[in-house]
Amino acid sequence: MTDASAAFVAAFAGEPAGRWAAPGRVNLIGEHTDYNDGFVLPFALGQRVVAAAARSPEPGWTVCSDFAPEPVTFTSTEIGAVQGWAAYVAGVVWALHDAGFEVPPARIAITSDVPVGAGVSSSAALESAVLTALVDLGGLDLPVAARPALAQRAENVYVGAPTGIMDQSASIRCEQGRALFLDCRTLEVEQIPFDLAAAGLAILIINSNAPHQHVDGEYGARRRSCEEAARILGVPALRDVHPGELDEALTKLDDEVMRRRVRHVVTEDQRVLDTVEQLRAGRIREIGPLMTASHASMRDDFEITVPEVDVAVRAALAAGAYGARMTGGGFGGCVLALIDADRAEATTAAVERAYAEHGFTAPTTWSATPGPGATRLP
Ligand code: GAF
Repeated sequence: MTDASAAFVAAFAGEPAGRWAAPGRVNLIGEHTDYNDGFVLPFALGQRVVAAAARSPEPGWTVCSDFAPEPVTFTSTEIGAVQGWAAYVAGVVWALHDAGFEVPPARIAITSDVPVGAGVSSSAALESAVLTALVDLGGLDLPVAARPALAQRAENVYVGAPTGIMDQSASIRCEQGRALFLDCRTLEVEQIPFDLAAAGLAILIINSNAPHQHVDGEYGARRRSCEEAARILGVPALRDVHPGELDEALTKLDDEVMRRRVRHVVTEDQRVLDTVEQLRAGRIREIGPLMTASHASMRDDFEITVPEVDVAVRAALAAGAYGARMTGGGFGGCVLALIDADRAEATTAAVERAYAEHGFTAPTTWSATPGPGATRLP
């Protein structure tokens, strides 16, 4: 990662007023539950977006990044027309304006080491870094707890991706050494201690390197199916179907595919609650079977996995992982495996062997520990 301050100096020939960082995330458990008003349990990665920024003497915003050759400039009259990666930046400016804030004109230089297209929220990290920078630069009165919804609006309304609130919440509200237990209806959070090293454990992240896309039909189709099911069942959201009432609820749905979608969401919410209970009691290994059950549910009921992630999960489990699952929106992206800390190399080798046997592009792996959420850097 090039230093964002150096990138700022090179692009704008002046010093930035500060640097703001926001991380990517992985979700420990609770997939496609956020837009059903349910529960999620992500933690922040060490990989992050850094925005070096300063107020601009001219009106409008200019933003450059280490992942695009040209800077992008827009003013408040052109704000709706920005395309590509800079749309996430313009979307944040737009959402702040739309919420009635006077957004300071700014110059922003962005660097990132969050892998793009890996399902670890590089776009939410970008939104969150820019939002945190603009709020501080402008002295805007926007409490931390209200920021994720604003960044989510940038993504939903401006960029046009119908995502839930998990990723922006994770990037903004996560804390080091903890997983973020978020109730996506009330937006209440509990910071759950998640000290892997003290338990002799590690989370191995396996990037399947299979292409991953959100702004496509599949994510939206899952979301519509869930919303339609809630309408038929007469509940505000699938969060309101309790596991004990699931069988009866399923009898009210004619469509077999819709029944499976509902079963995933209702059982997944319960797995999040069970995971939180185990972690509160300090039983980290015991969350393994819940992770693996979550994967099976995503594969068989929600149908959002691909062969690359299924093979990674199988190989990690065969190599002794306590549990393994795909994380994120699906159709590619990363797998998390809960392993003994000294098994990272052996597990990686087992997954690489399985990938070679299947003729898949080699995976990329690293061990993750929960890092801090969005912040101004010293
Ligand atoms: C993506 C979305 F952005 C999140 O809101 C969430 O729905 C996730 O997929 C699936 O759990 O990351």
